[in-house]
Amino acid sequence: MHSHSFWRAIGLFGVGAVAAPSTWQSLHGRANATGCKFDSLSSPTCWDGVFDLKTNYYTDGPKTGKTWEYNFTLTNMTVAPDGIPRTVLAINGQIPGPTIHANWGDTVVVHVENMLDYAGTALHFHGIRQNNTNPMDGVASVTQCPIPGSGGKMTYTWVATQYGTSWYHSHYGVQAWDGVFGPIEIAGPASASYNKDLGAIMLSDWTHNTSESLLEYVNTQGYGGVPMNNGLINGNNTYVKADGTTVGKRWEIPFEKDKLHRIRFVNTAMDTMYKVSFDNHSMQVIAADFVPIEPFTTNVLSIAIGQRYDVIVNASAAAGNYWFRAVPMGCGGGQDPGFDLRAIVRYDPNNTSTPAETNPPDFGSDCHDTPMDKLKPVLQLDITHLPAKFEVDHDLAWAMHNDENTGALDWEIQTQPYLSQWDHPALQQISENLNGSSTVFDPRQQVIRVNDTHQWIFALLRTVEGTTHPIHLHGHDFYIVGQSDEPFNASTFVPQTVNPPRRDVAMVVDSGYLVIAFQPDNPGAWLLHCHIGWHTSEGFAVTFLEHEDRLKGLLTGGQGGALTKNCDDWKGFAEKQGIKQNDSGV
Ligand SMILES: *[C@@H]1O[C@H](CO)[C@@H](O)[C@H](O)[C@H]1NC(C)=O
Ligand SMILES: *[C@@H]1O[C@H](CO)[C@@H](O)[C@H](O)[C@H]1NC(C)=O
Ligand SMILES: *[C@@H]1O[C@H](CO)[C@@H](O)[C@H](O)[C@H]1NC(C)=O
Ligand SMILES: *[C@@H]1O[C@H](CO)[C@@H](O)[C@H](O)[C@H]1NC(C)=O
Ligand SMILES: *[C@@H]1O[C@H](CO)[C@@H](O)[C@H](O)[C@H]1NC(C)=O
Ligand SMILES: *[C@@H]1O[C@H](CO)[C@@H](O)[C@H](O)[C@H]1NC(C)=O
Ligand SMILES: *[C@@H]1O[C@H](CO)[C@@H](O)[C@H](O)[C@H]1NC(C)=O
Ligand SMILES: *[C@@H]1O[C@H](CO)[C@@H](O)[C@H](O)[C@H]1NC(C)=O
Ligand SMILES: *[C@@H]1O[C@H](CO)[C@@H](O)[C@H](O)[C@H]1NC(C)=O
Ligand SMILES: *[C@@H]1O[C@H](CO)[C@@H](O)[C@H](O)[C@H]1NC(C)=O
Ligand SMILES: *[C@@H]1O[C@H](CO)[C@@H](O)[C@H](O)[C@H]1NC(C)=O
Ligand SMILES: *[C@@H]1O[C@H](CO)[C@@H](O)[C@H](O)[C@H]1NC(C)=O
Ligand SMILES: [Cu+2]
Repeated sequence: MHSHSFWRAIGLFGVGAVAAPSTWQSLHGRANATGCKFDSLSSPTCWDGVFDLKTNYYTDGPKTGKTWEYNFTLTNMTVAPDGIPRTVLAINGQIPGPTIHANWGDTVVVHVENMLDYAGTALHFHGIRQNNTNPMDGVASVTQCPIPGSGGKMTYTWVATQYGTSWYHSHYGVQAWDGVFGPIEIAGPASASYNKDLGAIMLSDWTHNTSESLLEYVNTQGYGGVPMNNGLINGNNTYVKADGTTVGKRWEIPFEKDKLHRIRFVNTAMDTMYKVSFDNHSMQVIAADFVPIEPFTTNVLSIAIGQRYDVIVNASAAAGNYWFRAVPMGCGGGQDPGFDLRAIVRYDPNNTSTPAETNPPDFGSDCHDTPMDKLKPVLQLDITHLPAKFEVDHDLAWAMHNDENTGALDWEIQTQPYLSQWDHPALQQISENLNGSSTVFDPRQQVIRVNDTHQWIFALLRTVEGTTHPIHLHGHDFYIVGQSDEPFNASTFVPQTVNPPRRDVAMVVDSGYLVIAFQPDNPGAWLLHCHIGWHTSEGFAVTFLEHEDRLKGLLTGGQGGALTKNCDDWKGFAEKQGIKQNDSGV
């Protein structure tokens, strides 16, 4: 018998909860391929003796049979993350919510209970591929009706087919940014050695009004945004009040001299791109979103909303206290967010002196992603079977638009803003049409059907307006085959087809473009949207509908069971509490 407590093996999470199978042969039904076991310092690229960093985790990987179960309860409460009390919506009383831990190949079960009086909810597990489990994607008006409040319940079940770092967040209105979010950490192999896993560093932005209460202002007067009052690191920061007093506390990061620390960055902001750096320390970057990459070293790292980077920091400086900086970007020409988000790195927890002021590097104000050539996936996958003449399949251009009648702002993509109904989500529409050929959707749901007749789908994302947006796709890691801040030129564009970066969020900067590719191999209704919270709410989204026939099979095969009942319960709750949909539905 082996003992395979991977979270224990990396030294931080003494849960010891991984079942030890009697032999690896019996577990995986195959020979012990590599015979090499994970150790974060001496063999980080190994895993369980069979699968490792080179495994194609889109098609293969461990099936452990182990389940991690979580109970999440949403409540409305008052907390003061930065010393200023306000109404928040929190999971189990925490901001961020509890960490979802699992090992590669485990099953995760999350029981959500919504105790809010005046809102539904839906919990999305960002970046989780949901391979054949689209109804578990947690998007209100797409994969489910909202979970009603006052005690409504829903259970999400999915398999961790990828490993690394991500987050979960509400996909109902702008609720995520009132506190309904938390980290996901899935243990697996890594592309470089480390001693300690310090877990997630979640970088948020924060207002002292609730996001929900600001939405109308943002749509009608804020020109699509509002200045954020502050930022938070794992739910903490200081704030300087108008009278000059400082309230709140800085987050602290413990370092051990000469040890290698793994840190899992997640940008959970409503409307802020960050550039991060440690005074007097560089970072070795080992993963972008859920994709392990060939390590590269940098002093400053850009992290767009929804993106994650796993880094390793060598505590090789003189023992002392240092600033960790998360600098909010104005996105070139944009408003300078101007708030001061920092944490303190301490080599000695007993030395609580404030770090010295240093001259930080010039962070600039642009919102460029880490360049494509730095993001080399360790698992090399190429785009094959290209047509003789490359053409994009979907040209998704957007523009900001003001409604002539109401003055309300929205985002038009493919010439109209996205709109889907909380109480009639796409999957419910499909489940009402199981015997029909193909479901008829409202044009504003922006459903783009993709079938396996095309080996690869190429989507061009661009604007002529010079606005900057982080683009996120559900159900896939997309391949970035082109990205530039120059306008797209179809006659000269050459896609990168050899081991392009893969991830689930990438930036479109200014009047530039992004060309992504993916294989429609996952039946479901998958949202593609801008991850700026206001913009999603204002209609910046489309839905890719993959294999409607196979999706119907999933819905009749059990996963559709709760859909109709939840929708009926939601309608009753919304009517009783007078809740009206006030946004795009996603
Ligand atoms: C599998 O690998 C382990 C080393 O991690 C080794 O002890 C064991 O004998 C191997 N099993 C087989 C069947 O090769
Ligand atoms: C994902 O589902 C497909 C079937 O649609 C299957 O072939 C593939 O192995 C699955 N991937 C993983 C990692 O289980
Ligand atoms: C979740 O709640 C159920 C019902 O109250 C309880 O039986 C179970 O032990 C809880 N599970 C965890 C992991 O807290
Ligand atoms: C972070 O904020 C929470 C309240 O939101 C508080 O309970 C906790 O003590 C704070 N942590 C630090 C390090 O200040
Ligand atoms: C939270 O509580 C506040 C204050 O009672 C209330 O105004 C607000 O509507 C509540 N929010 C939700 C989502 O129930
Ligand atoms: C934010 O809340 C304060 C205090 O309740 C209020 O005066 C202000 O108008 C609100 N701001 C916006 C933009 O709604
Ligand atoms: C940290 O770096 C700054 C320059 O950025 C330098 O002035 C300072 O001496 C360094 N501190 C230590 C403790 O090495
Ligand atoms: C980390 O820093 C220490 C002290 O400077 C050095 O000895 C060690 O080689 C470094 N480790 C790595 C992996 O760079
Ligand atoms: C605490 O750390 C600072 C450097 O950040 C150092 O100057 C100071 O001497 C230390 N204090 C003690 C008591 O070690
Ligand atoms: C910090 O101080 C406490 C109490 O004096 C002591 O027990 C502990 O060992 C100290 N920790 C370190 C890392 O020096
Ligand atoms: C589909 O057809 C079957 C057999 O004709 C029928 O029993 C079932 O009620 C139909 N389902 C729907 C959703 O119309
Ligand atoms: C996909 O298949 C449906 C019918 O199942 C068809 O109506 C549609 O045109 C196809 N779309 C593409 C892009 O091939
Ligand atoms: Cu946007």
